[in-house]
Amino acid sequence: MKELRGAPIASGCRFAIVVARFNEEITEGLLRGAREALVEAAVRDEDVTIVRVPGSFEIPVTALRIAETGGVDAVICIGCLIKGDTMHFEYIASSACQAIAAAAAATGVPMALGVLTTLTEEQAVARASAGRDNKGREAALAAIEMATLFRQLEEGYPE
Ligand code: RBF
Repeated sequence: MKELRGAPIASGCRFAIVVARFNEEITEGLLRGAREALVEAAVRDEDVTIVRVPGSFEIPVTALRIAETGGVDAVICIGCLIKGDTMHFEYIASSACQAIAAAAAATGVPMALGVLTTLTEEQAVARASAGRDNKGREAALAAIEMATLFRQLEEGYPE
């Protein structure tokens, strides 16, 4: 029986991080967490491309384009939606998350979800603060695991 799983060290793997500028203070905190996780996984700076987009709504199409053309092992998607008093929160949150999943399925490139959907700004701040609970860090760890897992799949299930 074979059992495959990703590895914590991803040197040689290439990543893109798509970051929404909307709620920028939060998304920059998520980006810092993601970058720290990549450094800890021995991913070189030259193997990481940061792509900034206006808001979370623009993340999926950008991730799709990168996956189609960019030669990356995984895409880390970072955004922050805070519930306001309009229906836009639900629309943008569900369309962004579904479209990220669809982009991953269409391209076969793993896409990690680091898009916060919170009721309050306080909740968003807590999830973007430095430390192990930073959701950008968690998204990067998922991307690292999936990138290294897929490298093994491409190598043809080594003994
Ligand atoms: N983008 C976000 O990333 N987070 C938000 O909380 C957010 N709230 C929005 C609320 C409204 C009413 C609108 C119209 C847009 C919002 N956006 C938000 C921006 C959206 O993701 C996108 O960038 C713009 O709608 C332009 O396509």
